Amino acid sequence: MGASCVYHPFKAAPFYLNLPLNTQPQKLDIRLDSLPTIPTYEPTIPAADHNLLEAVELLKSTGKVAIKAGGGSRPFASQVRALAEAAGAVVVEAPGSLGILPDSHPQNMHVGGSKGSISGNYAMQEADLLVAIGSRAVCQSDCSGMGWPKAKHVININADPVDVQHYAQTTALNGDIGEVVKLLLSELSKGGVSNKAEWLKDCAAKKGDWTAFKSDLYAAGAVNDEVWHRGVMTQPQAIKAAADFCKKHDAIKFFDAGDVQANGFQVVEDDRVGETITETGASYMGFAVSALIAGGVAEEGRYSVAFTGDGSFMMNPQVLIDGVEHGVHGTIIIFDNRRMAAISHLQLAQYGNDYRTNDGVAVDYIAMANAVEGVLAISGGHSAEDLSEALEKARAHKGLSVVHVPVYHGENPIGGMGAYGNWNVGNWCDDVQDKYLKMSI
Ligand SMILES: Cc1ncc(C[n+]2csc(CCOP(=O)(O)OP(=O)(O)O)c2C)c(N)n1
Repeated sequence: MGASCVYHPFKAAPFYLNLPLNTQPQKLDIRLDSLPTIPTYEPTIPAADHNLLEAVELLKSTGKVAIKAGGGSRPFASQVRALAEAAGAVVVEAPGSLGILPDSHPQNMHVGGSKGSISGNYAMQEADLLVAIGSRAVCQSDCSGMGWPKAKHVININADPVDVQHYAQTTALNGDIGEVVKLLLSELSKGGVSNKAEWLKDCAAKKGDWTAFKSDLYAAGAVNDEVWHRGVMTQPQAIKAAADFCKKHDAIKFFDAGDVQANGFQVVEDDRVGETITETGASYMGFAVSALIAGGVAEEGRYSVAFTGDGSFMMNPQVLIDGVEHGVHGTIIIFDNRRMAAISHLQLAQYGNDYRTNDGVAVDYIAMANAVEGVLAISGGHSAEDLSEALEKARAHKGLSVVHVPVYHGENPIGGMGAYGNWNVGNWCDDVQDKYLKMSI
């Protein structure tokens, strides 16, 4: 069961062997050679070509094609890129597939969905044909089923027989993404793909808008904050400076839950998959700092940086001890807005008021972390330059380090990267469900 779980061909997961206290000390009689070896699975493809040829016809004849590259597409970056280029499609990333195409590739529209980009959401709003690849279409990525209002048809490529049927009006290509895309490419190379220049031009213009929007936010400088009683960086500004530092040093970025996570995947500009890792299943608070431990446990761990909020950090401060114990070389950046801002923003958007998502208790995180032997904790200051300098010092410490950055919270829109679309949550449900009835897919 363990081998089938951790080596599962398309949904590998951790395996938990639960041993109750009374069974733990018992002797187990087992022949080691009777245990399974690492299972191997041959890639699968559809045995009939009916759906394949139907998909090829749709790709050739539809004007506005967008690929949604889900987390399952990560091992197939080159195939996704080749398909986009051959079919004249743009690619909308998911938070889990950042870097599937290099950030500056003209057909990479960046992330789509409620915490996405201007260009990613434009492509979703306008596409006639959705090509979902390795995607579960979870609510925030798909605006609760309304992310693709003009799409009349879906080509879905997925090894999972359930996920591949997620949408209505689907041509399902159930199998290994790499192998299925190869079959599509071979058919498309015979020619006959309609001209997509207009679509690509419009999408490129929106990507230009997104780039300009980001630059304005970063250039806006410090914003006065009620809690910090001074000008501090916004969270996007601080994340941008830290992400640039990670790019410079080829450090892995782990993102925790909340605004840190959402602003995080909106801000980062990855060129390869695996540069950013975030928990897109449950957005479990405390994930990022815990993930740092992997670098200590691995035989050849890489320097990694955990991006976390003050709320998420306090879910797992245990990492300060575990990190030292396991010899982690990594840095925790605490983006401290003295509240759980993601929830404050949701409350404000839904009810016009935030309620008990902050408190009046100041915490000196630098002193707290420095109290643990082996940890170096320093201030990240109040500008991108301060933060970059602090991060260099933190990295020079060959152990676990903590950089504390006060960040802005308030209603000034410069403080966040924006939200898009619809979400079937709280008192938005009726409205969202009414609109959902009008969707074709
Ligand atoms: C274990 C867990 N509990 C609750 C949530 C719901 N949740 C999502 S973000 C968030 C607040 C995060 O606050 P913080 O880490 O300070 O980041 P900020 O939003 O302020 O940037 C909460 C409570 C969650 N994702 N995980």
